[in-house]
Amino acid sequence: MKQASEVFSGDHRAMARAITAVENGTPEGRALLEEIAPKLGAARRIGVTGPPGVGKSTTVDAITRVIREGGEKVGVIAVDPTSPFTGGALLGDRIRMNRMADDAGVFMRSMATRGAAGGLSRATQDAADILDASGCGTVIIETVGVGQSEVEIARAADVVLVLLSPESGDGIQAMKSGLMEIADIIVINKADRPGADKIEHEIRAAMELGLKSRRDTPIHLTEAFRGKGIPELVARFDAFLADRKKDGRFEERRRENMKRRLRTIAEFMVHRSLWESDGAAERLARLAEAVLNRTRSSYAAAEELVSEALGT
Ligand SMILES: Nc1nc2c(ncn2[C@@H]2O[C@H](COP(=O)(O)OP(=O)(O)O)[C@@H](O)[C@H]2O)c(=O)[nH]1
Ligand SMILES: [Mg+2]
Repeated sequence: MKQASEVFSGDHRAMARAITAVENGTPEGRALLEEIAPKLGAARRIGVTGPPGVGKSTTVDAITRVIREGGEKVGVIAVDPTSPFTGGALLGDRIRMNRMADDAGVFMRSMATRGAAGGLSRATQDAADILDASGCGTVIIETVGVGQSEVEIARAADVVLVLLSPESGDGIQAMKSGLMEIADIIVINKADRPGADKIEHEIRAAMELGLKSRRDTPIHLTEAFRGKGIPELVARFDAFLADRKKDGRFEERRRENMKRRLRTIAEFMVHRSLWESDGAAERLARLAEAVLNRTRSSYAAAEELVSEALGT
């Protein structure tokens, strides 16, 4: 397929089209995923999450620039209803995007929170695959850490950065929301603002009380808008990944992530067969009738529905 070879060559327009296709769950998108499957796995996937306004996009931008200095291609996927990318009016984000658009080694894409057939998490992972296949050595996924599904998306990465800021004052909130559970590195951005050390203490105190395995999660301070602390942050997650590759935890995490991903896709497929396949509505109506006529129990009817839909 022409589109696949264009994706492999890193053609931005082909990549954009490919992502739209997988987002919409079209047959073309599906065929493309089949073609790229043998070439996946080289890109490191970095999840960046945290409350709105903490500086995720600014940090992603700064990380991208540091990585670009080494010449490596970078792909960015932003999943954030409050984000710039997704049509918000924030001037700073527009400027950032335009600057990035001038660099052929950077590909940026926002994912809509609605409309992704089969769920945002599925579409985001598929898009990350396309960036991987197109030769991006690093794929960064920015998600606003508000809902469970956004947290799940970030969690699918090889390394997860959870961003907080003194302004958001939500260290404790983040602890409660499960955000800290998935953090490999906690980043306190806006370290120039008052209260940065206070939130650091809060987090450390909360970690003392919390999960034992989380007590040694490193806390890293940045001022993303000035790029301060960003090269060190990149060095930190580089070292994290290198360590984990050495002791096998990198592969172990990929296996666990892949199991979760396949579960999501399989559930999507079953759901689709049950309710969106040919004759699904008629089957449902017929079996409902059968229960009402007392010729089936509700459980027998549901079993029949499942086995007919799945062809088992
Ligand atoms: N004071 C300060 N502001 C920052 C810093 N990093 C980002 N900002 C600002 O915080 C605002 C939100 O940043 P953005 O990256 O869009 O946050 P996101 O919603 O988490 O993606 C913008 O106005 C940024 O310029 C920082 O280190 N210090
Ligand atoms: Mg953002």
